[in-house]
Amino acid sequence: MYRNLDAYWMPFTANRQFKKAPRLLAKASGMHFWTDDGRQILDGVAGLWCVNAGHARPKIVQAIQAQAAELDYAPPFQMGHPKAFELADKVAALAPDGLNKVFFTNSGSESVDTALKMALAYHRVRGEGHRTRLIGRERGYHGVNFGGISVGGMVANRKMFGAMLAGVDHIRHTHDPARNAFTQGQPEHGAEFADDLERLCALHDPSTIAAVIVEPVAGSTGVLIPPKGYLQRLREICDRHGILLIFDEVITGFGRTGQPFAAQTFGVTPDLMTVAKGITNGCVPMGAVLVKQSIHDAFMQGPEHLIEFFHGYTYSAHPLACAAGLATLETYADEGLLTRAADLQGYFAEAVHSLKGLPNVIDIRNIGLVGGIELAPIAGEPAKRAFNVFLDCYDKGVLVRTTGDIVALSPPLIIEREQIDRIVETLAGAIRRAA
Ligand code: PXG
Ligand code: PLP
Repeated sequence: MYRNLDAYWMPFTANRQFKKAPRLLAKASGMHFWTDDGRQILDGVAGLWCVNAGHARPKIVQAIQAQAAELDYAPPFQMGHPKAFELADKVAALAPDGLNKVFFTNSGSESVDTALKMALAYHRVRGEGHRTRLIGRERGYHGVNFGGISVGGMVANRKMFGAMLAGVDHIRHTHDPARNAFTQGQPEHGAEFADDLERLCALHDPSTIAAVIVEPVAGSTGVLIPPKGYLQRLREICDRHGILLIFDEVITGFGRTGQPFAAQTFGVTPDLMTVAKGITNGCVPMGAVLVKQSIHDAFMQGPEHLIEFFHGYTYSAHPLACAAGLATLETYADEGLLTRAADLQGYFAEAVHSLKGLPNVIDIRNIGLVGGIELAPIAGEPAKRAFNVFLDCYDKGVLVRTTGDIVALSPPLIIEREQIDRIVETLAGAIRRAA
């Protein structure tokens, strides 16, 4: 095993702590990782919310291998390859009605910046170029590129990076533990938080606002479930004022909430939707923006030999990613994985909520196969208690994820009931020991 850890500056990692006590993964299959010293680790977070069908699935592995030998790369600008069109068709077929155009990127961050640019350009091509404002939400996570951190609302991801995009504002977050703590599924209280968008419309005038972007379920900030009626109300306000609604489904897409997309789980259709992660089961980097026909069509004007949208990536619709994506969607379909979270969510909810009453557990939230367990911080040492829980679980053979003092669970959708029990029992022990 390679042992010089010096050169690699690790992303979103406590580098000094890691390099003193490295956690190296060497192999993965199904629900498990194996460490470099051969320990089996049960994956409670689908890698990083992405390996929805579990690891090293044969169809996907073979598709990537065959594609590498057949067509390793094809330029995506002014050229194409068949699997890109096939994957776009299949993704559009899963999406909510009306979202039938697909623009490929390589990550969630790129999807977000692409969607924001599309929104601005869409208004401009229709003669509403005065709609330049982008609205995000407090505690939102939309990746790490400049557009995404500008509309994002996680303070640590923003504060070091200057003024970011101009003309951005934020609606308030939906977290309301005083009324909603320990709710199973969607909270009863808080639909009215959507009215904060009316406040920004009054302040800026709606004619200046291009788009609002939210995660239907806020993941990275620690699993915040939308209150009942909240997303519907956001949709209504956007419609009233000609504002585009963007759902960032990078985590919620591809079955996490019990339907292919959270838009379907909650019955609210956005105008644009960003996805990544589960589109290829995490095997090859890929993201996409799904767009309504009418938005796409607004661009299709002027001389036909001219480019309609000046945007794209060297690796947009990369052949390996498209092959992985097609095999991933087949695997999801073969095994009914895109609705499996709906079958398991009752069991999962009971298991996760059984942690109520353990020391320092101050809230538990869940939907589909996502859970968030919020811990009271150690006085003066924010994030330390949850980090200790993470290390303890890893030591006991279970991978969980933490953000601040919140533990997040988002296991592969192939998980079995005993494995849910094992994750929750391990977590319970770690939470007790972290008291
Ligand atoms: N939007 C959302 C809603 C996400 O959850 C991104 C955009 C960015 O995707 P890329 O592929 O550029 O990472 C994400 C990614 C965490 C965690 O700590 C979550 C994400 C990424 C890394 C860590 O929970 N989500
Ligand atoms: N920087 C330079 C100098 C480039 O030439 C390119 C692409 O051609 C990029 C950045 C963007 O790279 P990508 O298309 O992989 O996002």
